[in-house]
Order: sequence, then C-alpha cells, then structure tokens
Amino acid sequence: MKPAELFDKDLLEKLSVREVGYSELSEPLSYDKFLEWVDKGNHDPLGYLADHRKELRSDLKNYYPDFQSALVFAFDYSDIKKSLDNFYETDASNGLKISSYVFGFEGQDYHIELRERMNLILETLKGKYPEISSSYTLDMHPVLERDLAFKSGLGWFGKNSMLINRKFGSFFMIGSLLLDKRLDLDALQVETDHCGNCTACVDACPTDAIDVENRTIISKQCISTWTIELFDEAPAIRGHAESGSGEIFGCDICQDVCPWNIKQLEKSPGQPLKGESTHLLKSFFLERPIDQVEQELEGLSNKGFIRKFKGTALERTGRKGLLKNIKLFSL
Ligand code: B12
Ligand code: SF4
Ligand code: SF4
Repeated sequence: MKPAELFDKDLLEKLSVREVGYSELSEPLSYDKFLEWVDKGNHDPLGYLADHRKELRSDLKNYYPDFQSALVFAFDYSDIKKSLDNFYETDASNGLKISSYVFGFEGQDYHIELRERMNLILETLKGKYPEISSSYTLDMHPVLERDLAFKSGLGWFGKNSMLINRKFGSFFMIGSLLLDKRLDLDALQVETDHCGNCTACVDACPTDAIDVENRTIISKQCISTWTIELFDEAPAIRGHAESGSGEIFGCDICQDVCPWNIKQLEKSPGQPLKGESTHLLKSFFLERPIDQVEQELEGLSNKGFIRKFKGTALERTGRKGLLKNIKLFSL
C-alpha cells in the first residue's frame, strides 16, 4: 500500500495534502552538507542553526528517541499562489508583496494551522493503529525537513535548495509525523534530479543568495531572512530594495521562475483567497497607498499590532520589523 492510501482521499484533499511520503531512516542523507554549510558561515545570521541544535539534526532519534518511521506530508498552496499572482497584476495592488505561503492556509500561521491538520491526520491513523505514539516536526524543530521529505520520496533538492515535486512543483510546506512503529507501506521512490541545465532561479535571485554548487542559500544575502526573521536593516539587499520589487515579507522569486512551478501554475485554476486573516492582511498591506500603510503602522502600538495580526505569520516579524521592511522596499 502507498502511504497516501492509509487515508481517505477526501480528507487529504480537504487538508490540502497533495502527497504523503514515508521513511524508516532516522539519519539524514545530507547532514554532511548541512555541516559544511554551517562551517562556511552560510547560516549567519540565523544562530539557531549553529548552536546545540546543530548536532540534534544528525539523527531524528535525538529529537524523538522512539523513532521508527515517519509519515511526511506535502501541504500544497499553489492554487492560492496563482490567485495571489493574479491579484498582483491588477490595479488594486500597491506593488508591495507578501510571500504566498502566508496566504496559503487561510491567512493563518502555518505553524498553528498545519499542526491542527496533522492532529486530524493522527486521529485517523490511530483509528487504524490504536497503539501508535507520535511526535511531529514542522519548521521550528531541529530536523532537516527537506532531507526527510527527500528520502520519503516527495521530491528533489532544486538548485534554489527548495524541495521540488515533479507533479506539483515547490509551493508546498512540509509537515511530518514521527512514529514509534513501522508501518507496512511501500515507500515512494527517492526522486532523481530534474533541474538539468536550467539556472533560472540562480539568474533571477536579485541578491545572489544561491550557492549553486551546493544547492544551498547564503542566508545573509536572502531577502527572506531579512524580511521575516530580523529587525535590522539589510545592507546586502538594499540594492534590490531600490529596484522596487516590493517584497516586504519573505520572497518567492526563485520559485516563481522555476519551470516546475510555472507548469503547475499554468494548470491551476486558482482558488479564491479565503479566510478573515487573509482579507485583513491583503487590505491592510497590499491594497492601499504605501504611505497610508506606513502611517497606520506608525500609529499602532506594538501590542496593538500583535492584537490585530494575532495568529498570522506576520505576528513574528512585528510592527517594527514590517515598518523597516516597508521603508526599505517601498516603491
Ligand atoms: C533556516 C530556514 C530558512 C532560511 C535558510 C534557507 C535555507 N535554504 O536553508 C531562510 C530564512 C532564508 C528561509 C527561507 C525560505 N524558506 Co525556510 N526553512 C528554514 C528551516 C528552518 C531550516 C532549513 C535548513 O536546515 N537549512 C540548512 C541547509 C543546509 O539545508 P537546505 O537548504 O535544505 O540544503 C540541503 C540541500 O542543499 C541538500 N543537498 C544539496 N545537494 C544535495 C544532493 C543530494 C544527493 C542530497 C541528498 C542532498 C543535497 O543538503 C542540504 C542539507 O539537507 C526549514 C525547516 C526545517 N526545520 O528544516 C525551513 C524550510 C526549508 N523553509 C521553507 C520555505 C517555504 C521557505 C521560503 C520559500 C519562505 C519564503 N517564501 O520566503 C524561503 C525559501 C528560500 C530558499 N530558496 O531556500 C520550507 C521549504 C519547503 C520546500 N518545498 O522545500 C521549509 C522546509 C519549512 C517547512 N516546514 O515547510 N528558510
Ligand atoms: S528567496 Fe529570494 S533572495 Fe532568497 S534565494 Fe530565493 S530569490 Fe534569492
Ligand atoms: S529554476 Fe531551474 S535550476 Fe532552479 S530549481 Fe527550478 S528547475 Fe532547478
């Protein structure tokens, strides 16, 4: 049986799970590449990748000692990405851009929303395996998640370091259930490289943040690092900001140009942007003159900002972080 066949098709669709992978290997296949990356300082300024959590990533058992297997889920948001791109092309857009994953799950922070979806999946699994225990990993845990998804058969490492699936590209998030039992499943085949001679992502990255030889990112040059994680100004990306491309939270550029995504988005019918938080984020940041956005942010207190955007991905960056981004990136 394939991993996805464990679950009802309609349930997976409702939860936007596009594919399910499975692996029994607790050690990552590319830990050496991760170490090399940290040794070169390419994690900098993201200290959490180089402290005691660096070693934790060497084996899933360091994080979940009872590990026997993992079910790995690809939560697809490409339909929403398509609708967002359509919006950016209209006159209603003020030119600022927020990464599509922010809107992908009804505007809710995916750390919260996908956790809930994985709980629902776990309930179903417990219906079949009442004795099973589990932990989960979703972004902030000390796990090389792309590696886990790679060895579970969900895709290959693109030159932009994204995990890419041949059927649905790279606009998906990875969430995994780590289990204390092995399941009787036919694992998917580990995917081979399908980048070929393409270098579209490397050519498009405005800040030369892609180390193409190693298929990794130089974090301090990546727009995503500076606009999501940090409050300081971003010397490395000032030039890009002056070009007016408008990313104020995260960056999708190296995925937008990827032929595997273009193919997927051409097929996608799009999906209406859904959820109260989505509409709040869109109307606050993307649909009115930029000076009004700045003024309103300046007028809010930090607490007021948190109250307003609670439960969205932007809560993490906060009022000051966003003001810094808008000042730097506004057209
Ligand atoms: C730190 C981090 C960042 C940092 C650093 C990015 C980076 N590429 O490392 C910053 C803030 C820049 C970032 C940005 C983004 N991130 Co991020 N991030 C992470 C996090 C927390 C850790 C990543 C990590 O360990 N990096 C270390 C480097 C060395 O790993 P790596 O880049 O994957 O490199 C691997 C390949 O090079 C591979 N490799 C290369 N060649 C070969 C050859 C073979 C044969 C093999 C086996 C392996 C291999 O080995 C390396 C180690 O595994 C993960 C969640 C997690 N816990 O894993 C999310 C995660 C990677 N991010 C994610 C997302 C969505 C993004 C953004 C798209 C968000 C946005 N729109 O702005 C951007 C994309 C930027 C980019 N092109 O990578 C998703 C990726 C989903 C996917 N389909 O791949 C993850 C998995 C979160 C999740 N749970 O879904 N992120
Ligand atoms: S996310 Fe943006 S800045 Fe970072 S590597 Fe991709 S294109 Fe470059
Ligand atoms: S743009 Fe080209 S090189 Fe980059 S990840 Fe996609 S297929 Fe690979």
